[in-house]
Amino acid sequence: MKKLNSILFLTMLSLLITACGGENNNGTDKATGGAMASNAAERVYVAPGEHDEFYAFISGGYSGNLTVYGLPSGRMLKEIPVFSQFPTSGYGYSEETKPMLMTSHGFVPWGDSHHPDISQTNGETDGRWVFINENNTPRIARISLETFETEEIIEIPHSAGNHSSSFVTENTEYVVAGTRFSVPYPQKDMPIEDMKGNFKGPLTFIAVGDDGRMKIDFQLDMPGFNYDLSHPGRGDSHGWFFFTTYNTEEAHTMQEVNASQNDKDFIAAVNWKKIQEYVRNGGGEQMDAEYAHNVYDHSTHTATTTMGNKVTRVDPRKVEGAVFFMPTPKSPHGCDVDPSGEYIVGNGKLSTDLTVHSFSKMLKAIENKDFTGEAYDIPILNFDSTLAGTVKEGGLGPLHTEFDGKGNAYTTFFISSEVVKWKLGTWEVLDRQPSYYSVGHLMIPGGNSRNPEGKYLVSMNKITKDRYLPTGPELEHSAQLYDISGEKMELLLDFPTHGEPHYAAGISAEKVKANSRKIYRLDENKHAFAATSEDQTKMVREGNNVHVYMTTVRSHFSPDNLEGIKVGDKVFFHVTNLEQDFDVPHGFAMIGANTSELLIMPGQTKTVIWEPKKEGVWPFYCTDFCSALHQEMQGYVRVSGK
Ligand code: CUK
Ligand code: CUA
Repeated sequence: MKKLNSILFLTMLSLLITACGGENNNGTDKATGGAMASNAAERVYVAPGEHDEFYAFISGGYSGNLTVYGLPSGRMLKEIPVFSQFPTSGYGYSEETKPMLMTSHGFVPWGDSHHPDISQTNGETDGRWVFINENNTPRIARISLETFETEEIIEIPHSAGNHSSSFVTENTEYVVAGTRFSVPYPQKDMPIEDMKGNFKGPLTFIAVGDDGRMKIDFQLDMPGFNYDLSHPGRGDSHGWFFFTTYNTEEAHTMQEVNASQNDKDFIAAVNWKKIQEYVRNGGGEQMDAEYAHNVYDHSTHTATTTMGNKVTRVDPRKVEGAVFFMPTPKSPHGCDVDPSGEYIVGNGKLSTDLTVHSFSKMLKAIENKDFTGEAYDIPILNFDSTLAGTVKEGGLGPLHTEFDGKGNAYTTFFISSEVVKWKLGTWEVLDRQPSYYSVGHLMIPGGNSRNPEGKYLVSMNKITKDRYLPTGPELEHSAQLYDISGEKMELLLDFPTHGEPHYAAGISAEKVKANSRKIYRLDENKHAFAATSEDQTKMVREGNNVHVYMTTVRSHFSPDNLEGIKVGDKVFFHVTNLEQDFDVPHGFAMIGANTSELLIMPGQTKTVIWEPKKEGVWPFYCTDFCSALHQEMQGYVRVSGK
């Protein structure tokens, strides 16, 4: 491969750096210019009591969570805890939800979430689940759009930096988990400098059942490049998955320079249907693995962890026609597939151009064995024979592309801080609008499916600077909403986002709203320590463990006075909310408890542990204002000496 012209490379590098922190790039102009629609306020205004047209599920980045927004208003509707403990509801603190955060490394109470993706049926978003990846301690979560709660988390063994995840195939057959950092496979103690040729980049395919349950189907033993982002094929290319790679140099130090030497890295095209068939026929080898699989059960209201110990490892070279490399300039980041499934867009982040590959040309090139070489015995396709076209003068630093379903694509350019609209097939640039500042991902509801709902576009920006009132050195990140229904994009709204929103997934509210759960039925509560009426409440001592079966209903706890507890006891408060009305949770907070409160939904049971250290009479109370007598909703625990 040709070496990148070093002057151009250094220029790009310095642009990348100034775009991140510099004061002088176009990012600091507060101009909103022609892009701003004159009647923008009207178009984002959702009157009191009215609902938004779309849900947007925005990743919380280093908050580890997922936030839910309404579009076009930009109002935040909910934060859903996923990979991080969340004191607001007790997620990850209550005994029932702690197992959700178990991993093979033990209890990991934090995560870095990047890419949400909505489940699909026949290539369309279906509003059943949102999947989201955790980058740091590789995991994939499934969130129910009936309960808006995290129901399942599966750890990805042998992975490091689970970044090119969690994208789903068009009938939610698979959710994929790629590996950003190449690592020894399996892990072992070895010199870092021996990385090249000895590290691997396993890609994991997780089968999703009709009930949403995830199961690791196979793991593809790929060369030790960095696998950055991915997208499934759709339509004709359904059955394939595409992954961008960088650091095909396999550099292990100073990667900002050493991983950018090659003029082209690859998009790996993986025919998962072929591999699936190979595995069904007994192909692949069983390999030791250690991973946690955490499932939350809505009848017992309790999560359980099981540890996995094997995965099926597949050597791609043993499956004829399974994996090919498409050379793509320069250090591609995003890898996006258009709604027809024909075009695969490689966003070379050190490039000014966008490279678009053609799926049908790729198939022909494979048939004709039009290869220019091999990388670790995997065929490299001739660049010219898969190239569909190039979008020129798009901007600087292309990262991600989405589609409107009307033949147009929209690409973010990080360095030049803009969103560029271009036409599929002719590759001409149709419009460009600045985005404040340093835009990363963008999202069009359904923009990841065969049928995008191309009315709005949300850009998620890395730098906030002067967009809002200053809040000290740390500012929340910022998103911008554009109307893309006309020929030109129109900026409508800025709104702050929580954590670092990498990606988002959107869906029309109609597809979700009707199925949203209102309560948990008390008569279906199978929690082992539930008291489903006040006459079932009790206190049971087992040695130093004291189990309190407690209930809440407007506006008292039962029991509300507890005696017979001693310093040194371990008190389990199992609190059942007897309410059967929508939106009437009760809270439970105990003085001095070194955990969080509980927030208990109607019909649910939750448990918190309290270990009293001091004698006395100690209060507890309801934290959620539930009635005019909420302030009376309280009780006492008498703690005696040993
Ligand atoms: S990455 Cu953040 S801007 Cu994790 Cu999808 Cu491209
Ligand atoms: Cu129950 Cu406030």
